[in-house]
Amino acid sequence: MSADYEVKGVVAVITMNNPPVNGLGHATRSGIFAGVQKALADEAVTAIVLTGAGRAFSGGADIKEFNTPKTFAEPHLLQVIEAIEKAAKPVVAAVHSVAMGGGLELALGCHYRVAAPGAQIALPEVKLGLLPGAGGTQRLPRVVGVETALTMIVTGNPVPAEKLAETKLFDRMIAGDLLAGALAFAAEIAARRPLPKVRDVKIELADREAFFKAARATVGAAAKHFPAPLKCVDCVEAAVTLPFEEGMKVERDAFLMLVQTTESKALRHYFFSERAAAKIPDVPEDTPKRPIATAAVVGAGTMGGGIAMNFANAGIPVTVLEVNQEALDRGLATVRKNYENSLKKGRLTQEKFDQRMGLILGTLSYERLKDADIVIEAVFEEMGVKEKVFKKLDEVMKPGAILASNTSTLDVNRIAGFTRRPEDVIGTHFFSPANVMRLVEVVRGEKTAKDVLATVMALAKKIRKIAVVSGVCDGFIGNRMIEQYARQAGFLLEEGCLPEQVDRVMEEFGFAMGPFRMGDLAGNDVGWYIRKRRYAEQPDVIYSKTADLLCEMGRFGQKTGAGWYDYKPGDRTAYPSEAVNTMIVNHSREIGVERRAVGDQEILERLVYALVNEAAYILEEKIAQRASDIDIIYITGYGFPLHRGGPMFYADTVGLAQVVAAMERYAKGRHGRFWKPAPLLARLAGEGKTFT
Ligand code: T1G
Repeated sequence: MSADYEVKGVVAVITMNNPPVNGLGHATRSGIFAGVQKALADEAVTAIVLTGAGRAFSGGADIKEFNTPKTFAEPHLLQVIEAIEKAAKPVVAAVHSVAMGGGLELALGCHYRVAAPGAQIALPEVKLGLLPGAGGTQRLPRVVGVETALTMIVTGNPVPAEKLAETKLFDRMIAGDLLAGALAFAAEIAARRPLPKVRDVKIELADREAFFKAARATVGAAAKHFPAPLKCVDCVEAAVTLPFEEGMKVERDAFLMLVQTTESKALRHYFFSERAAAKIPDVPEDTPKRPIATAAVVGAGTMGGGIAMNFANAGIPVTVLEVNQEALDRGLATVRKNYENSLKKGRLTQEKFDQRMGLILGTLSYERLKDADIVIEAVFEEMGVKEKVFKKLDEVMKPGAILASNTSTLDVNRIAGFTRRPEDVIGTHFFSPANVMRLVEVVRGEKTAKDVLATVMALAKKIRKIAVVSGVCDGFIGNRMIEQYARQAGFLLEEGCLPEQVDRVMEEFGFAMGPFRMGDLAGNDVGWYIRKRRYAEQPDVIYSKTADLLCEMGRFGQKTGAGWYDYKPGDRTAYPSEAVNTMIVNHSREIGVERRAVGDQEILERLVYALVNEAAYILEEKIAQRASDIDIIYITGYGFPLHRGGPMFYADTVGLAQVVAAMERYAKGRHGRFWKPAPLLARLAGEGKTFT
């Protein structure tokens, strides 16, 4: 049973013991339930203390059990909480570290609650597309007040226990030995009757109609694509307006509806995928890591400056090198401006501003980098430039320093070959802006040492990034896939679409920006440069020429005031451009393509399935470790809508057989060769299987 039972004096102690976070799986629920029955049957026992072993009181229901019969295997959580609440002897929850979701609901079913300061208290179910399904929406408002409870439930964010110490949620805060304090408290209240039940606490709320009307307006605006937040409001309102049992039924019905939604399954997929990405099968968790006390960055451009900020934000001193004083000053000025913006917005205190700026030093001398534990090259994306930098770093850097490249597509094995220490070389592909975007593709070279890989993965976590391991290929994972997405978008323009139709379809699907607005934001010249390199390397490569013609018109995007769209000074709105649309129509005629009306579904399928098919090749080539890694990359690095779960999860929800069938239709069309299903995709589709 995943709960230990021990009687200390006249108090029974039930300790949940289901590492790592005392998830309330069936075994744990059974252990608690049995422990309560045992304590009630033992005449010598006058009170019960419920607590958790290890690093959590409880992290809540076992998310892995959802949508499986185990979730409802008796005793299910509601039955356990009911048994506690109805117990004839007082049950005291001794909360520490983490009490989240069902873990907090369990504590709310107890008659008393004591807590250690610092314990993180949360009902985070909304982050999984759910809502508290074991009474949390009905009990929490009764002990912390409606407004605080609604905020906690709709945001899912944790609150330190001490901030709730004055509410009815906690009867006592216990610093020091929590169990000893809980036992003493239990002895104090053992004889008290009637036993207090949260369900019996009356809720007061002035002007509740206006309150919930305002709540719905606020929550509804932020909850685009997700049904759970507004359902949370419904349940809290039920707690205020209905008798407890009726409110519980409203909650139950809402939970059972939400747990079946694709949005919730996508969010739960993301939750586990984010954690799986940190795992490297042949590099165990306990691989020794090299100490990273100081860092260096070569290049103070947009990327280099942003990368340096990540280290400063984590308290790691970082030296930034540039080729001349003017470039260095410009780079550091940009860093300062970024921090000043955060300061102005109240996101940064003056003290933090000063500390972080103090951790970033500029230099023009490679000598000043030599003692850094890691150096990240962020110079121009051209192999010749990388070669010069890495040869110099190889001369200068101390033995054991990690040499990382921020290259977004180039061959990390070749870069490693410029040094005498290829085992210390790795790719760390940050996404722009590097101080904001959470994703880093960690590119593992053939010779990259395991401890270097383990060190960089741990460093990524320290600087609050989501690291995903990629093998070496042109474009790694994300950029290799985006090339197919952009290719189809270009073909669609030639065949009958205009930028605004394609962008609308993709933004309705959930992308923050369609491909053309995104190009105008990122700079159309970025792709232009890569295509020109490809034309030189692979003469038979095919792209739509429209993107090249656009750049030849000098329309690089917002930075030139014109791109696929027209822009007005100081206005980031993308206005359809007559000049560009005329260019596109003329180009179709020049290449002899008769323009046709292209349906929205075809646009969506051709862009998304192009991603999926390339991803299948990437998986087959073992460039990506697992399909869920690709979902993490696309959601965190390329704006794939979270409620769709990422390209691989989305393809699974469509059904791989349907995906392949659509591809077979497009294979009969123009440039059909791009629609040959990757063998892995074809196999999974044929076997009725899924990627994730
Ligand atoms: N269920 C299953 N596995 C879980 C889990 C959970 N609730 N929480 C964590 N894990 C796994 C996680 O996948 C990882 O596994 C390991 O534990 C360590 O997690 C009825 C319906 C608690 C703050 O949403 O926020 O209760 O990768 O790396 O950084 O109303 O885990 O080692 O194999 O995150 O110390 C509501 C989710 C559930 C809390 C600890 N509860 N968990 O953070 O460790 S729904 C949550 C977290 C519910 C009821 C409803 C965090 C944490 P692996 P970790 P951490």
